[in-house]
Order: sequence, then C-alpha cells, then structure tokens
Amino acid sequence: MSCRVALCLTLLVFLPEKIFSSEAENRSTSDVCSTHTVLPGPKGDPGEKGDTGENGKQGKEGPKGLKGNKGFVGDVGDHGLIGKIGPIGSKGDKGYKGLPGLPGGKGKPGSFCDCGRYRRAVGQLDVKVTQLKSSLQFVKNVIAGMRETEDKFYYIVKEESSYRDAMTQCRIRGGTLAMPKDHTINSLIADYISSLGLLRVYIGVNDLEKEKQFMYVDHTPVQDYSGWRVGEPNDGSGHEDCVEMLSSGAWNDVECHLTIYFVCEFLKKAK
Ligand code: GN1
Ligand code: CA
Ligand code: CA
Repeated sequence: MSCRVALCLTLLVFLPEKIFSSEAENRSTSDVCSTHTVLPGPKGDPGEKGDTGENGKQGKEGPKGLKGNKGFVGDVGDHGLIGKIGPIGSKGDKGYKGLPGLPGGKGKPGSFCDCGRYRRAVGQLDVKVTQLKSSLQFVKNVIAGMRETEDKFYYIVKEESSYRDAMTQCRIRGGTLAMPKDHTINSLIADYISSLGLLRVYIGVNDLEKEKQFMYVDHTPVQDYSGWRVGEPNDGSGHEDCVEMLSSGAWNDVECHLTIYFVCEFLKKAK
C-alpha cells in the first residue's frame, strides 16, 4: 500500500463524517482516493480521556427564602440612671391640738395707784411724742430732699409762709433764708425748685430797711451779683420789699405778706 493509499484510509476511518459534508473537503478526498478500492482496518483503541472542561457559568439568583424563625430573648440591659427629683408634695393636714401648758406662778400683790397723776404724765408724754414725730418727719424730709455745697446745706421748706414767718422758720432750725451770692449757688437753688415741681420760693433778699437798697438777710448788700428778672425789681404795687426766686432762677420783688414756700441755708461748720 502506497503512502497515498494509507493516508486516504486514515482519513476515511478517523475523520468525522461532518468533515465530508463540506463540499471543498469532499472534492479533495475524492481526488486522492478516486482510483483505488480499499477495505477498512480494525477499529482503533479509544483515545485518551479529554481534559477537564472549563467551569460552567454562574447560575441565576434563586427565589427569596422563607421568613426565619423569631430570635431568642435578648440579654438583660444595663442599670438605668437615677431619675429626677419629683415635685414638692402637697401640704400635709393640720396636726392635732397640743395639750394645755402648766399654769403660771402666782403674781405679786398690787399697790395703790395714783391714777390721776399717771394720766397727766401720760398726756404730757403724748404731746412730746407728737412733737418728736413732727421733728423726725422734718429730719427725714431734710435728709431725703436737701442739696449741699462744700460748706452749706440748702433745704426748701414746703410750708406756705409769709416772709417774716419764713425767716423765723429757718432761724429756729439753725439757719437763715438762703442767700444766693453767685451764679453757681443761684443755679443750684433754681434746679432744686424745678426738681420739686415748684414755681417760686422766698430767698433771703429784701429792701425792708431802705427802699431800693436790697440786702441779704445777713445784712450784706446785693452788689457784685444779682439774679433779677428783666424789669425787676419794680416795686410793682409800691410795697414789694421781699424777694422770691422763680424756677428759672430769676429774682422778683413781691409783697412780704404773700404766703409761699421758702428755701433755708445751713452752715456745715459754725464760723
Ligand atoms: C406780678 O400780677 P402783677 O403783674 O401785678 C408780680 C410782680 C411782678 C410782675 C411782673 C404777686 O405782678 O412782682 O413785678 O408780675 N407780683 C406777684 O410783671 O407775683
Ligand atoms: Ca420795694
Ligand atoms: Ca416785682
């Protein structure tokens, strides 16, 4: 058997039938084997076992599983923090009445009472208490409402008085009617009048001794400084010999029987 015939037989035995379905391959074999008649040889041994195939593709996602069983009871939690103090409780009921105390000791024997004498003494004390109350009220008013400079206190007395009564009231309290001798003191008194909501007070200036010769109550003449309102002093009625200060600080001569409040001054240290 020639080499060509052997090749032809080998092809016929071992090549799968599918190969012959191809027209091109068919034609080629026919060309090789067309001139010889051949018989098939014995069946060969089975080939070696093929290699392990590649891993298959990942399967599709399965359907949702059934709901699991209820879990076991959890562990006991940590001890909680102490709670806030609660609101104050309502008042308790009134307690029972206590037992009566022991009786007191026997008093000393009484003495003869001179009641008329005691009543008179009590009456006199009442008068004194009234006077003291009045003085205390004055002191309270003074402390609460007075003004001061380095060497003097000024106090407006809210008692409507004639000029002479006003002079007396200041004197019995240890002072005089106020004598504004410069602009600073004049302004201080004016502010004081305004702060009390007043319009006018007597000051310690007058021409009682000699008409048109205005003097302070310490007998010094009004000279270097004065606070006359425009047109004053005019001796308006022919009897205007006393002087008032208005809340603006301006001075005006008025009749001395006019009853108005007044301003006193008190020296801090006796000269
Ligand atoms: C006042 O009220 P009348 O006008 O007569 C004042 C006088 C003044 C005058 C100024 C009691 O007088 O002292 O000079 O205004 N009299 C009184 O116009 O306030
Ligand atoms: Ca006058
Ligand atoms: Ca006047």
